[in-house]
Amino acid sequence: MPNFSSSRALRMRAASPSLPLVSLPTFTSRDCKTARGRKRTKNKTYPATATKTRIDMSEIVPPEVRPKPAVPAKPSHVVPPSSVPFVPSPQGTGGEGQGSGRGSALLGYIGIDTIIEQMRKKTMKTGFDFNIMVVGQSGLGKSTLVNTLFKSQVSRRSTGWSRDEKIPKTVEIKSVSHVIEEGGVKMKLTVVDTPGFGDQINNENCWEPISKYINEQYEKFLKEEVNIARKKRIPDTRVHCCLYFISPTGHSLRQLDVEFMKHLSRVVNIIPVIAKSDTLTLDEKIEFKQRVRKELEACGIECYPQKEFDEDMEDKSDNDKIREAMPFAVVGSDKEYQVNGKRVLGRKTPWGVVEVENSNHCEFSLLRDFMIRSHLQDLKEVTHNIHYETYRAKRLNDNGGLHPISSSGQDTQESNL
Ligand SMILES: Nc1nc2c(ncn2[C@@H]2O[C@H](COP(=O)(O)OP(=O)(O)O)[C@@H](O)[C@H]2O)c(=O)[nH]1
Ligand SMILES: [Mg+2]
Repeated sequence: MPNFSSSRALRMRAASPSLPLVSLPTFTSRDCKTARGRKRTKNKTYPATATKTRIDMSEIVPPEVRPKPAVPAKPSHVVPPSSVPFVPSPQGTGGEGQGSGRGSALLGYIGIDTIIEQMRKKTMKTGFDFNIMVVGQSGLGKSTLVNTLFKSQVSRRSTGWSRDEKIPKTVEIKSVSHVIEEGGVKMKLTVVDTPGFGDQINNENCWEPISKYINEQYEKFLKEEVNIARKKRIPDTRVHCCLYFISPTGHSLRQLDVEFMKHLSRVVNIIPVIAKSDTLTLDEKIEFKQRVRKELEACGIECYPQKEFDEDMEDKSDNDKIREAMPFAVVGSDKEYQVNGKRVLGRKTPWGVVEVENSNHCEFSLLRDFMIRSHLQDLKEVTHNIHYETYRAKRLNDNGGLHPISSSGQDTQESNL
């Protein structure tokens, strides 16, 4: 089983146990230069003198020699968030006063590292949004899985196959929001359900209403962003993650699956999962996963995490493990059973209990660790820096420049993307 524990967010957490595994909104995408934001920083212009003018060295005025600041001792009430003890650098090392651009040695504690604690406090106050969409035929266990992931009834589950509720004639989009709090951190979770998807006799183009919804959320965000009097914090309804449920047929992807992922993988982060994997034998599961991966590759479909957005070699190696393990074969349940004296979430079968969180039984915990514990922030960043940015650039280009869009009466306006 692949081990994702070395991925970025987990490493951050290891270095700073008090840091929540959540977005730090003020620093996510607009301010921080992350590799995901490379696109945005590429066009940065530098002063002409830096590149074109030949500088006469004799004209350079030596930097004013400033008195060394009195370095206060590290205040006793400030505890560095890292467990690594603070070691002041020896005086005079590290190119002091040379402005060399190298990391300069500090003569005493400044308190830069408290930024993590400050960000943590802000995040605790403001909370953050996370929007997840579930797509797949009725009865594949979408609602059950989302409830299992968030350990609560965040998505309405159908009561079984013989439910009274009629399958809608077209794809509907229904979203439900909940605020979940853990360790003092509030997350506004919105689950966007798509009942009716793949349930018709003719499922041609049933990805369209979903694509339209996703783009509408980008449009909403864009309108808020370009408003002259814009909100301090723009409500984020953009879909950060789309869980696509593949039917556990054991054969191959259906035309519908391919069509959906082909059209949507460019606009949203898709994470494909094999639904109800307890209905497949171990061999069937392994073979099916391999076949799905091959088919996705053959169709040129790039699911999340996309290779082209790996930041560095470390990121690549972590993400390669995830890509090799995809699509996760999951099992969802809200029932607990007693196994070896412990209460565990599981599904009872004639052969015993399939334990949802046991990675020898299914890949639910791999999916959860990847989606929530290591990549949640990245899902939000890729949504903002890549998918939304692509939409925004195209939309503003089509609009002939960055004109403020009046918010009045435009809510129903459809995007032409
Ligand atoms: N065997 C099996 N059944 C499941 C699993 N997840 C959900 N179910 C059952 O499948 C039925 C439909 O589940 P639901 O979550 O409402 O499916 P949805 O229509 O895709 O949202 C329910 O009876 C669930 O108990 C699973 O992983 N394995
Ligand atoms: Mg459902």
